[in-house]
Amino acid sequence: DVDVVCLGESMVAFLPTRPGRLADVPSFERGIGGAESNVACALAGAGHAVKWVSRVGADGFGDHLVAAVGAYGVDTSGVRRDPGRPTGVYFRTADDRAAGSHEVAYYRAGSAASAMSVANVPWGSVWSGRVLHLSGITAALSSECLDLMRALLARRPGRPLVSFDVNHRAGLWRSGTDPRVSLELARGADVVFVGEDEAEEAWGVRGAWAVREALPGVGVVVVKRGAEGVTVFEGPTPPLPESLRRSPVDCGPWMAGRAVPRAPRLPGARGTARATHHGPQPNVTTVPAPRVDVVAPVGAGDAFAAGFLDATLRGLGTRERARFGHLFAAAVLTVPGDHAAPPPRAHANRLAALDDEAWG
Ligand code: KDG
Repeated sequence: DVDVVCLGESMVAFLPTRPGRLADVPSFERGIGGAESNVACALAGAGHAVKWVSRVGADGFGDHLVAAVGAYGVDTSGVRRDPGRPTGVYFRTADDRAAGSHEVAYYRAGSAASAMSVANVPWGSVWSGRVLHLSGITAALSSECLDLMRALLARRPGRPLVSFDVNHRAGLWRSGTDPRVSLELARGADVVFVGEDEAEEAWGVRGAWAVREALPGVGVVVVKRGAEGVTVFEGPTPPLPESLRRSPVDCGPWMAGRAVPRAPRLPGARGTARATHHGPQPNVTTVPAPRVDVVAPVGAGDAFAAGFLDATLRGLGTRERARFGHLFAAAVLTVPGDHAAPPPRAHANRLAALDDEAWG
């Protein structure tokens, strides 16, 4: 039985051996990257049965990707080899916050994975898990991939839980394609992960409450709010706080790309708060992130999604799911690459069960 299927492009990643601009770095080390396979590797590391569905070239880099992802314990039988197209690669610089510089150079246009389509994905594998995890990166790869994402995110009876990480990559969107299609796609998911910053950049939606409003019908919306942690909205769309409702600015113009006002500080900035209103009770939970010494942020969002899904599969409550997300992310934040072993289960269980004071 498969717990999670992750579908998306992976690439051989070239990581710099020293800081500096791409123009100056003399050598790179080979690693692997790819948001969805990062989630797959972390979930396999946490003991879940995980399958990765993708396409790679019939080339050495494709061999390496399949072997490297497989070495994490991920089932790669859903990965097709394409003799006519190359495996994507990318180069990046070290994240130098002090210098404010971070460069990424993708060589993935026309890659094997960009030819994933409704006609060639192995549908039996795609629907074989309890959870299907997708990301907005796939939608930006090609028009075939966008059509595939539309088909995957169409609501249909009996489908597995569909998880969608917006993963906005401004440099990937083809000219003429509006990144707000990822909002349309997100509306078809059951669990959505999105950063407050990317919701604003990609969709023109400002603030966690406005994000929630923009995703009616999505059961779980996880808004990542940087140093403040994450806010998880569950259940029916909660009403906007009074202060926003009285705002003279229309709060629903996201499709027009206009900004909405920033929401005030959310209730329950620590722990769980229930909005006070009549009717079905939505659940709004804000969980701060633990402080860690960040080496590189790349891959931390994927690790967060993996931790959240790990705890979801184990039936844990909202606060614990968010805490597992943070704990998995913390492990990746403290290494230069995209991957780190998830925290040992017993230790993570103890941390996730701390009371709010001790956690914060
Ligand atoms: O989330 C990490 C990814 O950004 C990285 O592994 C590369 O998948 C990648 C992408 O498309 O940016």
